[in-house]
Amino acid sequence: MAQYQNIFTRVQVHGPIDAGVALPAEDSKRGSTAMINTLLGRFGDAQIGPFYLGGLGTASLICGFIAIEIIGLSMLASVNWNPVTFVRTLFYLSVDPPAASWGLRIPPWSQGGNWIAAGFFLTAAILLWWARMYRRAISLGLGTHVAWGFASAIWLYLVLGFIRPVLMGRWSEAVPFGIFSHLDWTNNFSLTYGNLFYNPFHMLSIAFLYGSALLFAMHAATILAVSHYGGEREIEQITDRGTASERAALFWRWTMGFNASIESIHRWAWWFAVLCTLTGGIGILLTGTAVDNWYQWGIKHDIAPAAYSPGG
Ligand code: 07D
Ligand code: 07D
Repeated sequence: MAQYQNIFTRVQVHGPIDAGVALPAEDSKRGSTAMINTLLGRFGDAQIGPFYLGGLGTASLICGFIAIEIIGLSMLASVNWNPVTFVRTLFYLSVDPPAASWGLRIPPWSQGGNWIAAGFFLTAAILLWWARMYRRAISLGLGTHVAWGFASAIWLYLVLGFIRPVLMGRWSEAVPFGIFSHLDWTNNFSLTYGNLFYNPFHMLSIAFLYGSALLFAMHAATILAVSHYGGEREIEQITDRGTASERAALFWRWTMGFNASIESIHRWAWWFAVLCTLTGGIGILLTGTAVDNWYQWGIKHDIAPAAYSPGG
């Protein structure tokens, strides 16, 4: 009987370029160019393209390009258009939201109007990309799980940069566009609101972040550990369960008494990742709106001891 074996060879075997399944008539035309790249083939599929651009993809890329232009040119202007200083100080440059005194009004370009314009186009790009993912999944006959996972990240992004600032009545609450400036914002946010560590939704978000890494590591390691039984060949494992999945499941039942199923492990992974940004967004939304000081809140609810006062 022929048995599946890993083939340890650096030769990459491939057939002619695969254009993929036919698209519904109402869809845009898919690109026609594709090529084979051996280097990429070592990390994934060697075929690059054809790419599906479509109306939503085009609109998203244009909006993303405009956002990056506004941010990049504003940063360049802030160093007197000196390209060398720009490159040298790039990580320190920032496009900041309007000062608190502007409330939710739109200030002149150089006083935060550029931040509003960049935020508008970045948000449009992200939402259009979301719609593109949703539509591409439907067109291919897929579920829309990827789009809903992405929606959870977009929820946190919108809370940080739009929903919470609007509830607080000023754009100045929002995150600046800049590498280190957004880290400073994150630090200041925690300090201003009495130490984010005592925010239970920050705790939940961290648990799901760490949990996602752990689950990802466990799942990846398990499948790699049974790859010599063909464990990574999901189609065969689903239609004709060999020894790989059973051994993988048994391993966890032996070592911790419980095993996820081949299907449910992916639900675990999806929910952990989605809940990271979902709970995170709730935590940020509550900060400054419902709770002003998380340390004091922690004392009141018997989470933090009142005896010492690190952040409160
Ligand atoms: C690996 C997928 C690829 C994506 C990458 C990011 C940009 C930004 C900058 C135009 C895992 C591409 C980066 C498009 C270009 C300008 C000005 C995803 C992978 C490689 N952060 N954050 C980073 C964003 C927030 C925090 C890095 C975005 C919150 C901390 C990168 C957002 C808070 C640390 C970045 C966002 C926060 C970072 C690496 C949006 C609380 C780091 C990201 C849209 C959640 C780390 C110097 C990465 C770092 C880092 C991007 C929001 C905290 C620049 C786009 C406001 C503590 N963040 N971040 O690999 O090295 O993600 O910073 O909300 O330590 Mg951040
Ligand atoms: C940002 C979702 C939006 C991103 C989108 C992507 C593009 C780029 C480009 C393809 C990341 C758009 C993409 C535009 C396209 C290319 C090239 C997801 C984002 C839509 N914290 N903290 C979290 C920890 C502290 C603070 C979450 C740990 C301190 C604030 C996470 C520690 C202070 C906020 C987390 C720690 C502080 C957070 C983020 C430890 C700072 C948030 C989850 C060990 C001194 C955010 C409720 C995430 C949140 C957040 C982890 C410490 C501040 C679990 C491990 C006490 C202000 N922190 N943190 O997935 O949700 O982010 O909080 O000390 O806003 Mg924290």
